[in-house]
Amino acid sequence: MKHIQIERKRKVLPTEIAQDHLQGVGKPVIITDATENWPARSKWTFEYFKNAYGRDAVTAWRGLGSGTGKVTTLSAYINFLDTPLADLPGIWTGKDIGMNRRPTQAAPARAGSPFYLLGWFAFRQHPELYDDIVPAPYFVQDLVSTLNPTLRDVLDWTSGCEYTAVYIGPEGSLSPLHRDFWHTHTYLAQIRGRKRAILFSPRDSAFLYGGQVDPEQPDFEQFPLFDGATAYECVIEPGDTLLIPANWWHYVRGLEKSITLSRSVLNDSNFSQHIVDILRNLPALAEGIDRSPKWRDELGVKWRLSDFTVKTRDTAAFNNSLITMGLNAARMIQRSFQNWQFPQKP
Ligand SMILES: O=C(O)CCC(=O)C(=O)O
Ligand SMILES: [Fe+2]
Repeated sequence: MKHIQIERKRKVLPTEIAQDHLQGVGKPVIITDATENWPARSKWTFEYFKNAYGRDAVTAWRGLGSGTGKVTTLSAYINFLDTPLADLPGIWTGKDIGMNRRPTQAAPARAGSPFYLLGWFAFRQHPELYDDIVPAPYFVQDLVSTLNPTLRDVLDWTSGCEYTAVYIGPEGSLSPLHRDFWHTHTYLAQIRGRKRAILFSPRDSAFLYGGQVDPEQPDFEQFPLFDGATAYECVIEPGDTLLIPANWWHYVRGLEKSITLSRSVLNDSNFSQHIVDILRNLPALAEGIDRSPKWRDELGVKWRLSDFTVKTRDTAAFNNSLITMGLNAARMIQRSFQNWQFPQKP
């Protein structure tokens, strides 16, 4: 199996990054000077979060994508970071939790995956945190910043993911091998602690068994094809920003207790594919808008889900209503991008 060190770059131009790292299948890169002027770099400490937001209810998961987690408080979670083998106080939650409020037998905690704080939803509750970062960093064109905030909320809800998130984890925190939602690129800006990241090109998908293989301790007997894959590796340190191009597989292990800012990136290279993903998820999107009077009001949406119920056997009328719904969604998205401007190099 081949191993490649991920390149490290500084003082780059968005056009360079687009061409060398996002075009086509893309190639991961670490930008080492992207967060130098972020207040978060000095302000965001474990103590600071505990003091400022300790009472927040949060969900810590047994690794990214795991079905078992615990609802606790941010303060209890931060106390737990220094003793990740101890029990985390809180209430079990998730799809793999049985009636007795304990993890079911079918879902043993993934070995070596301590509780990882992936469910704080910090920016939703505390929008002032945006003042501590530069969400559209200088090295990449970023259209997410130009999305109307309501639309961003709707898309967050529909995808079940967050465009901007803070992850806090103990030593050993794990995001098992996966790909991000809806063809977004992602950057991981490391604020505290180090993490090891192992990435694989979408071209190597056939070797990865749908992400079941563990790149740190591969079982070649069970997953023989994995030997054909090329691992792109790095350790991200505080101050490093790892850019993961759309569709790249990634596996991230915390080497120390850490704070990471994760941000999804949309731009010319993946925008059209992202819209297709939105349209593919139109029923969930429509359901979310239908349920929320606030969103309907803020987006000026007049339709209700019931408008799309087939009341006749007239297929043409039904198809027309679907097309109208698709067009409206596309127009709404297009409108929110109209004020987009290229970010300035600091
Ligand atoms: O820092 C990590 O654990 C990885 C997070 C991740 O994969 C993501 O934000 O998509
Ligand atoms: Fe990810």
